[in-house]
Amino acid sequence: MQCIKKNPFIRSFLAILSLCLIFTQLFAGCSSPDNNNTFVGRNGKLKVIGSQLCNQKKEPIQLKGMSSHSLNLFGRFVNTNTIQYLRDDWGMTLFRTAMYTEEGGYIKNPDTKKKVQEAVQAAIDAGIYVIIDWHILSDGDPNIYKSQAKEFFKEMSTLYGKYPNVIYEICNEPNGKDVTWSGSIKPYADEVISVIRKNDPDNVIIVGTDTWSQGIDAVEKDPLNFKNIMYALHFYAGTHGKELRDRIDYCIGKNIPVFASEWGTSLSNGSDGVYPVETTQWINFLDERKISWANWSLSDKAESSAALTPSANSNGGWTDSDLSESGLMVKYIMKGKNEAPFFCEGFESMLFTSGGWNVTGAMILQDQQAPAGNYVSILKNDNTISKSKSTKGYKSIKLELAYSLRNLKGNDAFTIEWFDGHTWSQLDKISQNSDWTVKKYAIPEASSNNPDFMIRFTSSLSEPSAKISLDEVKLIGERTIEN
Ligand code: DCB
Repeated sequence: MQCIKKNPFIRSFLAILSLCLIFTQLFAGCSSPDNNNTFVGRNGKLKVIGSQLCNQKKEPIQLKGMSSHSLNLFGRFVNTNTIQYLRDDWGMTLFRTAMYTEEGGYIKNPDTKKKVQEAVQAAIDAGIYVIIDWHILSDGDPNIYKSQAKEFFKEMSTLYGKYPNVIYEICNEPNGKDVTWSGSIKPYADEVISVIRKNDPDNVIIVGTDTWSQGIDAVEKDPLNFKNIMYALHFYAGTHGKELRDRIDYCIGKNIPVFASEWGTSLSNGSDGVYPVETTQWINFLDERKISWANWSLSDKAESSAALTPSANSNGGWTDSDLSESGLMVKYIMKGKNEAPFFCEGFESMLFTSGGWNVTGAMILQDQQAPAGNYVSILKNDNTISKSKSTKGYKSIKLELAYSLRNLKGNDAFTIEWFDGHTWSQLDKISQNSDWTVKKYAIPEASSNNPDFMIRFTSSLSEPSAKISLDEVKLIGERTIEN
């Protein structure tokens, strides 16, 4: 030992070795939880080049995600479990935390901020991007709560400015006839962006535009003078169409970067949807231009834009029957699947009416063996359940269902039929008893794009003990914009 310490050659060797060790440690410490295994790990810091959002390698990138509904009303769906679940099962790469300012939001309940922080941390841990949305709405002029916005974004950018995951949306939807781009929104944005840029020199900032974030064209004559700025274009497929899409193309032509940070499958009131054809038109348009988006909304509110139904638990792991028609559509759009269920009934609401069924005699009961969830539909003798479901926007229609047949004999049967608007046709007539079985039927072409399409299940049974159970009824199709 003595001789080693004295030998200058060995001493310098040891010194270099320990320096090397320290450096390796240092660099290991520098790498964030984002590594190459996560979406943000691979794409890193975003930058806006021309009108296009790009990753750290300057390659165009399109983010796709869900927006929360109001955090103080539907915060139960915003947590680490749901965010990881949506990432893994839906392929979600972006989450938007809609923090309302009014309507019981941040201004009266500043604690709502904690939900934002929970979501941002969850997104960082999950390696996806996250939008911190200052959700003005009934307060149409962003200047009303400008000082609170500056204070809020100062804190958020201090906390999260160093993470490439974070995107700021500084005013959801300015609205009102006096709330113009140059008169109100841009002056507000100049102040709030200056606050953010002190702590966060380069993460993307989305700025709302006039008329509920539809007025992107007003930016042309008076753009903001910061880098990595994008302008919000919000649309609702049932209300907004080609005119707004043409406006986007006009803006892209003028190098105005557009982010669809909120859109819905419904009307602009968040309800009275879903509009499958119009949604597919919009989605094709956004895909062709690699425009990033977040769908409204991850909630179980009784309105058609809400993605979830009340059977959805607060921790993800949702089956297709926990999703609304909008949720089903958005899930499979996000997954990049063209063929997808557009109706899925698991009878978990315990009400035939919530699935829009017409019923004679059938019941909904608990079944321990149910293939999914706890409830199934039961048909005794001479019962019928039927449902009208427009297939507009879908072709190559298939019906999938799970059934079990018990104590049938002789001519007893379970009949499955479909309706093309004029006549009923039989898909199957089953007489053989069976435990839970899943079957899928391709329905003839006349079922495609058909507003009068119906399905019907009928039981014809001779013994009181005979019983047909039905669950997980799915209509599957390929999205289409053909007529
Ligand atoms: C936006 C808002 C969003 C709103 C949806 C759907 O508003 F950013 O907060 O969400 O679009 O309307 C709805 C919820 C309802 C809730 C209501 C009020 O879905 O459950 O009751 O907010 O908090 C828009 C978008 C576009 C237009 C109008 C509104 N437009 N708006 O084009 O006229 O008035 O809310």
